[in-house]
Amino acid sequence: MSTVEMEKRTVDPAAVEMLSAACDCKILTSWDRYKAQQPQCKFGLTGICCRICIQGPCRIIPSKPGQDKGICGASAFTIVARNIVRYIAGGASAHSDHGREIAYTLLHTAEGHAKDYKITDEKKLREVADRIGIAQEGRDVVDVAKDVAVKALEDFGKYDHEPCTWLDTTIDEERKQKFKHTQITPTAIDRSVTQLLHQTHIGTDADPVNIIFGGLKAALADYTGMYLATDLTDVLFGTPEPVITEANLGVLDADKVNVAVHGHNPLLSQMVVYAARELEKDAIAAGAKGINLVGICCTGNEVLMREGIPTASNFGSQELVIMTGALDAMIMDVQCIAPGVKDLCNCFHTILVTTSNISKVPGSVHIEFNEATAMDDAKKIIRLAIEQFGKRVPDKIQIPQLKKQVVGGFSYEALMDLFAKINPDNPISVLTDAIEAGEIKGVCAFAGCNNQKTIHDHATITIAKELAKKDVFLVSTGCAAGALAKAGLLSAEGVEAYAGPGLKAFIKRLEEKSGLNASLPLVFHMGSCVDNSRIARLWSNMAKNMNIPVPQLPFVASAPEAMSEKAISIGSWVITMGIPCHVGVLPPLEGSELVYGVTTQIARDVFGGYFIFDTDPESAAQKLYDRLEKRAWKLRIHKIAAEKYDSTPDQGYEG
Ligand code: BF8
Ligand code: SF4
Repeated sequence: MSTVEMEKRTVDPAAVEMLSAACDCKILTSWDRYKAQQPQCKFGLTGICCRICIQGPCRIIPSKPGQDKGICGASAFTIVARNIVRYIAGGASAHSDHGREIAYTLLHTAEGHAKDYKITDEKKLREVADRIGIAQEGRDVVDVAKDVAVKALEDFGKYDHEPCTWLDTTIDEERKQKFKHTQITPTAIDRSVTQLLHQTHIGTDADPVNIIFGGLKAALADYTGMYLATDLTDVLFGTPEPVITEANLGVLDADKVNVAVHGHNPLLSQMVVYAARELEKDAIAAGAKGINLVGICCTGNEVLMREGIPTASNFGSQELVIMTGALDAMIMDVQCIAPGVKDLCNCFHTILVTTSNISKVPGSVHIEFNEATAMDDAKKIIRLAIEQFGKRVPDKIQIPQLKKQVVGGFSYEALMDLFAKINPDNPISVLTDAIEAGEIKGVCAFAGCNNQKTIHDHATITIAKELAKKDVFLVSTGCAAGALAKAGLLSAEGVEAYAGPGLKAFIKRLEEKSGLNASLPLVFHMGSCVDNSRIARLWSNMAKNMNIPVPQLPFVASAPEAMSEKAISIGSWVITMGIPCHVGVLPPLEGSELVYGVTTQIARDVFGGYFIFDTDPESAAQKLYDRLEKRAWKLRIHKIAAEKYDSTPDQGYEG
């Protein structure tokens, strides 16, 4: 594709440079394939194609008698609802299965069967144990770890009818009651997903609202799975602290063995970090200047947060890392690895190494990763990468010299440590006081993916800049964080260029006291997609400190380029928690006014949170800001009234 054409598809200058080069060597990428797929089927786009049984596919044409329903008589609203919640089942499965693997590894570590892992953050383990009610007095850390891991595993399949522990111990009483009354409290993660597939089987549930509520239960199972994943990953590998690193293709180093970790599960990528350090000498013996590890997608976010490993790309630009001709090995675990990367590996010397028995790509090298032999497996992979270094084709190497500084590593704990420098007795009040004083207008969390339907990275960056100008405190996870990183918004450069006066004063005040050897960023990187749990922890503790329920808090979320089933399940639990959530891509809902209305309006009446679908970033930013402003204004008037009449602020008003 020409440079001009590429500039209309991405705002990432490194991607423009690589893709213009791709045009010369006739390699097809997802950018080309998206074009070739046009026009996409409008039945699928609007959600009214049903393939749930093999009498189908049934496609709905409302104006044509006989075609206004599926063969079985399913209406458009049933079909749209069933299709959308099945995405949630997929997302909840992916996140929670990742969480389950972490829980098993913690258990096996405590039992002594996973010798390469250890309990790195005992403080976090003890905090989690306290929260979920595990007795600790006089007990060895290993025994506590065992109990915590078992409790986590019980959340997947326990047979009582009590709420999942990781949900029940992390939300407030108001939400507990809300979920109870709407019958969406999951009692076991696996059951919620299985039940949803049952509910949406042909001839089970035809009621769209009931189907959606079934979907929301699975979404809360997704929350449960990711929350425990974050907690237990911190226990195993440490809770992230501020780190300085870089992002974009310029992080590749032509003189070193370049290895990319891609996927989601840090059980492998963290081991690869350790193995790369140990095998540095082998790389030098092979003629390289060392090993340069880079990250892609969320496993990249995991090692960025804990180890300062630079990010090479987010989801949308993953193929381009190979196109530099300087990537010696791409190591993948699970989720969001485009199979198309293998086509590119075939054109270069790069090897694709698959490591999970549920995630293989034909033609790649498979080295099964096993927790019992974790370090040996990771070393085997690194040695393969070192071998590939010698096979590079010098003429094919083209690394765009573009990268930006990233100041990341802001776990919930790291953020509180930062706030504690100003108020050690009540750190969260540093943020909530700034909101009450009007210096900060609220908080917006960016999450989610890249989607070929949008201009790569554009909406995420645009909305962040717009909200920063209006003094909104910004946090991010996932590939949205990748977009912001490549644009320099996860560094001080972003503060200087885009922060409004209130936000700038707030960040500078923190910076003066931070004690860090770096200036603070415009947007605070809170981790991978499972780490949206850290963001949920932030809003629930803000609400607690302000003595209001979450649906009244000036807090919004945005997934400007959502793509995956996981993004749909996250967005769904975000709205059940009472947070308005913008999505910049139209999901397949438009085939039913009723279902569309449930997600955008009825959800608000029931949960306080709701979806804002808007593909225009400027207008989306305005809508998000309006919602923050309205919530902040209501908060103020209720507070003033309470002070005037010497009462407590009204708890029941709509936020
Ligand atoms: O879990 S943001 S494209 S990489 S799904 Fe995938 Fe979306 Fe990226 Fe991380 Ni999250
Ligand atoms: Fe058609 Fe009904 Fe089967 Fe769906 S479930 S494919 S609408 S017959």
